[in-house]
Amino acid sequence: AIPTMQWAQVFEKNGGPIEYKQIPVPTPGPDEILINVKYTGVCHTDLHAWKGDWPLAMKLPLVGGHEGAGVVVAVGELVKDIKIGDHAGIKWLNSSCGQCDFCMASDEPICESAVLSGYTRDGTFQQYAVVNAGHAARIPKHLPLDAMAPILCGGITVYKALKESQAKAGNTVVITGAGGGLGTLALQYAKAMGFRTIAVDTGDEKAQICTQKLGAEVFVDFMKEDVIESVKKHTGGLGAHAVILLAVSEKPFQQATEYCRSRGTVVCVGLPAGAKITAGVFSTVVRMLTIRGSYVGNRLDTQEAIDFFARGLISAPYKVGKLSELPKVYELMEKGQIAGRYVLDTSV
Ligand code: 8ID
Ligand code: ZN
Repeated sequence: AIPTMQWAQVFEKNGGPIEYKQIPVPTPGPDEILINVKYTGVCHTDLHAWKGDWPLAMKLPLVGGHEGAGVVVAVGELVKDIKIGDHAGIKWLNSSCGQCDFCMASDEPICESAVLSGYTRDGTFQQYAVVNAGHAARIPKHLPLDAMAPILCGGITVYKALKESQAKAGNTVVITGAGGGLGTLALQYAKAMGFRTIAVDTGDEKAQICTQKLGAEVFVDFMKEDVIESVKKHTGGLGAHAVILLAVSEKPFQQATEYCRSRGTVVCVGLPAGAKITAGVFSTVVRMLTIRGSYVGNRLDTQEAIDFFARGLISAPYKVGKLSELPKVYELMEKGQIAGRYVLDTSV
């Protein structure tokens, strides 16, 4: 039976207290499903949302979270292909209009009417959450829901960004912010896609994980080395074919074109508050550089990202914590002290 009340993490104002309390269980509309979220990842986006870092209006009070993996417990009357008991996931994109030019072209993340989990609609830092059935991720039943959770934003996002980078098998891709949640997944997807990687982040723990466990060929510590010089040195002086910027810091967005190879692509993914990208116009032109943004992924990217995981190609580090301890995770994240992802068990 579905309870009427449930535990959730709720905040009323940006930067204000985050309260662990009982709230009503939501009811799905005709084209929606209700998921009993077993595990939710904690993405840096959730921290940005709580702090109010971005020029994008949000729902308040808010239940954050957008990497929820769980079991379907109720389906709306129009939903035909998802049944109670199926495993499903909630991602950043909760629904989109389906009718605009972007939706029609399968670019639903840029739909102007998109509803965002844990931002414009209550998300996965609660035990029961609602998602539009068309946008729910289908999760094969044999996959572990805790390891699955980070794939639902982190995995999809880095997989899409790597596709957008236009890199080809054998090319070298720099992953900036490689030791974080998205970065550790990016190293694994890049490897599975046939790319060579240079990881940029800081600290011995992240260096060890990136090179010993995740397949990075080189680790560049941005606190100890000149990143531009080091990347050039490791790429025969030419720079990397592509750069994926995941760091929550402005500086890498100002340096990346300098260690990107001519004809290469810089993909912006991280969203540090108020940051600007800078690149010399002259060198961008005469070196034929591409600079682009990449924003989550569409429904097909979602299922492809899940397939890579299902085939055993993706193993990124994560720690399991308790939903009740979310504020502690934010503290560690703010200090850059999480190697990989935190995944929260919503039952405790
Ligand atoms: O669709 C999108 N574009 C999308 C989707 C999901 C997340 C964008 N994001 C954004 C988040 O909002 C956030 O701004 O990507 C960014 C990274 O999210 P995350 O991986 O969840 O954050 P994290 O786990 O805190 O990892 C950040 C890493 O960056 C490193 C830190 O050490 C940490 O490991 N880092 C920093 I801060 N400054 C750095 C620098 N100068 C750096 N690494 C290299 N160079
Ligand atoms: Zn996210």
